[in-house]
Amino acid sequence: MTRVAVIGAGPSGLAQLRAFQSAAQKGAEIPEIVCYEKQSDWGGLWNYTWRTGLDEYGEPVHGSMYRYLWSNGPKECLEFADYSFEEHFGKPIASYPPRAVLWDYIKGRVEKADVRKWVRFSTPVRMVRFDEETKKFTVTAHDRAQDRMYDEEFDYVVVASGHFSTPNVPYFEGVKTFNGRVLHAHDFRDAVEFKGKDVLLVGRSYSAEDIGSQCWKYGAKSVTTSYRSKPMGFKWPGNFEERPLLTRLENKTAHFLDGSSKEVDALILCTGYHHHFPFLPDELRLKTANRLWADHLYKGVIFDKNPQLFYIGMQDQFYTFNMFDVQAWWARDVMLGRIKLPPEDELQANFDKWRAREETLEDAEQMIWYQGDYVKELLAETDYPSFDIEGTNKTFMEWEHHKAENIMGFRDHAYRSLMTGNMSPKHHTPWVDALDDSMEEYLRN
Ligand code: FAD
Ligand code: NA7
Repeated sequence: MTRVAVIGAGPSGLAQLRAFQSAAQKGAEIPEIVCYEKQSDWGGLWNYTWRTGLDEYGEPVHGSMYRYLWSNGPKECLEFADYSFEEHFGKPIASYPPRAVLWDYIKGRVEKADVRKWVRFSTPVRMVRFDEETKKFTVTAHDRAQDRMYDEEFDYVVVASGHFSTPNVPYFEGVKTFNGRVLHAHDFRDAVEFKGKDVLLVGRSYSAEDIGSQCWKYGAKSVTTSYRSKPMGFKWPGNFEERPLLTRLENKTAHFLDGSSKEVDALILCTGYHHHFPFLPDELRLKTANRLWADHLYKGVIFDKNPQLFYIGMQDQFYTFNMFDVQAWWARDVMLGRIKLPPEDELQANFDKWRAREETLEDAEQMIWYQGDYVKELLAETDYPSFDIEGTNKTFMEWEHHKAENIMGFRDHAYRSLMTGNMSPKHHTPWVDALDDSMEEYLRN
């Protein structure tokens, strides 16, 4: 029997499980599936952990999510086409749910699909090898609960281990003797820690924007973000400012590229993440920057050096859950032999076409249409329920517009579901005043 290993039970890995289960439900014969998950529960980053550093078994903590995290984009743009928010919650809900609400939604679909039996929890994959003769993979996994390592053979491997977990930590002069707290966004957990403090963040992307906003919301005395390329340019509140790049630290003084300086209590490096696959040997390991068209992946999914190896969710992301779904459905259909891979020169030509267009992208709007077109290309080749990509792109545009209008208020807007056609209600409390991020509070009518 054909065997498939899925590494990771976050949104990408769960998309792969659901893809196979959905084919089985429609009567197809499917391979035997084993999903290895390092954490003790599923949901990937959405499964919040208070831990930082090493976990209970001494494994690097995967989680980069923090308390009070609310969706940074409209939920209407990430909704599963085969399982709407309304189906899960029994009613339409507001558009920017906190982490716990999204985690519940992710879990609901795979509980319904009854695929938990395929997952081996607390089991990190240690190594994957490919035998050129037998054309099989050997996966070495470590069952941490039993403290037992074992090998198993597979015909296909799907890597869905995420790429926002291993921090990129640049060095700044004087950081060794800085008299305040220094951390990377990966280890940020609770903004309340920074109440009454002057906080400095380095970076200009999602983490800097959102962790800065969190610190502001929960009472930081001031928030300063420092950019390398260009400012974020939002209309920040009075005690929130953007400065050019941090050049050095001296005791508690931060110096910036424009010659200015500021006293700060804490430094949060929101400087992004590395694609990191310590369980893959050189010949199978994806090496790419965080970009919309990742290196070495044909159709954004198949490893160019081995067509039995798939990577899900390795792109930089506007589209998330439903893009992972479409990728997983597509990978499934290749594994089931429903999609016959074109010859390599055609795959390469397809890669080159997407790469060339990626290199022309100038702003978020163009990037969203680009990623939408990519999702559309894969969608057309599978039986994943079709959905309105153009409408999704337009919702993203509204989101961008609402952020530009009011960065601390964009989450108070509501959008129409592209899956059900129903309008979402406005949330009962403005985001700036909503300090309780529990699911009960969010879903309260
Ligand atoms: P992950 O969620 O990272 O899951 C990967 C899984 O693989 C984990 O469970 C991990 O334990 C497991 N794993 C890793 N290594 C191994 C191993 N060796 N063996 C076995 N298992 C392993 N997206 C949105 O749509 N909206 C948001 O608001 C949003 N906010 C975000 C906020 C933060 C702070 C971050 C970091 C990301 C955010 N994202 C958001 C993007 C996020 O990448 C996706 O939503 C999604 O979690 C990606 O799913 P994934 O399955 O690819 O990766
Ligand atoms: P991103 O989106 O990869 O952004 C990384 C940021 O870090 C980006 O602004 C970079 O600046 C900045 N960076 C990287 N290295 C440096 C150095 N050496 N000096 C200064 N600035 C640097 O990561 P995020 O964590 O923000 O977002 C990741 C995911 O988390 C995202 O999908 C969200 O949904 C949540 P640049 O822009 O290149 O000037």
